[in-house]
Amino acid sequence: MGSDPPTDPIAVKIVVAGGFGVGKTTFVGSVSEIKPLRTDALMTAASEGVDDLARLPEKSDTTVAMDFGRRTFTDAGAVLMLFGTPGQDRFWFMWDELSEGAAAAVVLADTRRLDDSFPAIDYFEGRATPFLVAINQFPDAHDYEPDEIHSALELSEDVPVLFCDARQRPSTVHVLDRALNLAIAHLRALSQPVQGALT
Ligand SMILES: Nc1nc2c(ncn2[C@@H]2O[C@H](COP(=O)(O)OP(=O)(O)OP(=O)(O)O)[C@@H](O)[C@H]2O)c(=O)[nH]1
Ligand SMILES: [Mg+2]
Repeated sequence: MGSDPPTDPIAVKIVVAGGFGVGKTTFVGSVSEIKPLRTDALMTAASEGVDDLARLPEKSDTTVAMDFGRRTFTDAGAVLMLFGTPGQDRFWFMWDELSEGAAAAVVLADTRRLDDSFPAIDYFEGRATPFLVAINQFPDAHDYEPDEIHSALELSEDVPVLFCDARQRPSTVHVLDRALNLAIAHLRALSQPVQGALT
């Protein structure tokens, strides 16, 4: 008896969002299996007084349009198309385009500037796009329990909170794996085909 013919993996769109300088570009770059597309520009005088650089002494570039990367989850039969948003308020107009058709989102957060996560959280809540919160751990950040972050961000019960290091592939793959679970549940609820995915 022959086995089922191989099926092409399904494409799943995931948005990587969050406040300014939380590590979105770093995240997409570390998890992507292709050379990521970046649209970073050097921060110039235009950023002065606009961007909070006090906690980001090494930061010289900022995303002005989007990041793009890709990651295949062979066992799940899914190829994740990753769209990273710009973090600065003045590029918010890009978000609608980048989030169109997204099956799930990763909201990256920095506990030193947790308030900066609210716009992204509100945004995906408003669009009814499932999301998780991934705390990008910076060395001088306080160690919080996931429960503390969950309540500080006033998240609904079904929103997972994870910790990660945006520079480390195993860590970012783990976050994406969780996002894929959310995406598949969402697509199933919408009755879109998810053949082969997480079976
Ligand atoms: N220590 C540490 N530094 C990080 C980490 N992730 C990112 N960085 C640094 O933090 C800075 C911000 O990273 P980016 O990836 O550019 O952040 P972003 O969210 O894409 O920034 P915008 O596009 O400007 O909103 C860079 O200098 C990174 O090298 C991390 O996990 N730990
Ligand atoms: Mg960026």
